[in-house]
Amino acid sequence: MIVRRLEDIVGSEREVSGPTWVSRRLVLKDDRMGVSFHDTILHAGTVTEMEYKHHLETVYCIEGTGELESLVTGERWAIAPGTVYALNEHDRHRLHAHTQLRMICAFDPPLTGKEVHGPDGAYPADPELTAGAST
Ligand code: 9YT
Repeated sequence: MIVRRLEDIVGSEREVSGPTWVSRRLVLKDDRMGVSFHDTILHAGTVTEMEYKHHLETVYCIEGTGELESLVTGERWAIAPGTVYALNEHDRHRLHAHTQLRMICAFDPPLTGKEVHGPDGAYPADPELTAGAST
């Protein structure tokens, strides 16, 4: 069994930041759980554009208010504690943080730990999963 506390992750190499967010990566690929599991803060007043071309992500809001915008359909949804969204079609999207947002995120396949967004808003594919693939 694996048991960790957020306070053990904060300040460790499992805490990774981007320009608009900081992610505390509680469970990663090397834990062999099939997903990675993160407690992510998006800073108040920021907008983050993302497109996880190589991952499926499920996101559950536990703190703050904001708005989710699909860049595929133009739809917008209010985000508040208790709202979950699942990017089941690798949807390109923007997350507007009206206040600080705290989001619990699960990634399939799991992140290895160091990923930050590329210029296309994606995290790179895990090279171990793409080795030998033709594209
Ligand atoms: C909600 C959100 O920002 N998801 C992106 C994942 C997060 N930046 C992370 O854990 O790397």
